[in-house]
Amino acid sequence: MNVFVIRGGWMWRIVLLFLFFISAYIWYSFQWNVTTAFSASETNPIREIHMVTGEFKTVTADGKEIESYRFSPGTIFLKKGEKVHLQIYGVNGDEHPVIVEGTDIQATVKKGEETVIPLQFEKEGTYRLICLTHTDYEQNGPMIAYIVVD
Ligand SMILES: [Cu+2]
Repeated sequence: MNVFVIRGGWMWRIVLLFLFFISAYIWYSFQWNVTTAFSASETNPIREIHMVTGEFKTVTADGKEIESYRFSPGTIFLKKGEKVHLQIYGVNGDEHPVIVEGTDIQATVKKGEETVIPLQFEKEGTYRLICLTHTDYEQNGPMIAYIVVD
């Protein structure tokens, strides 16, 4: 009648098996949470970044009106290879013809309209989004946004 007797060696193996299932359960639960987070972003793989065209305006002590156009936010961050839709809404300024330096990307942002610029960079670095109308302070600029890719 040795069949139902658990000897020392077997007891040890049962404890190990129990620990294995406990660890597997904890590991599986953790994996499940990670998977959920990833599948949520997979439903919308193209990230949207919203930007507006803005304007600083003031009058100097001698009565001269000065102004400067800006992109807001002035810096955006992308991961290398990431697909992004840069959506620029024209608030101040009638029209801003823009380029991304070092690429063939060009577009025009018009007042009251949203311009969508698809972006994807395979090389790390800082790229400049430049308005060709407002290039320096004499042209009410410089209107430049920085695209940081890393
Ligand atoms: Cu501009």
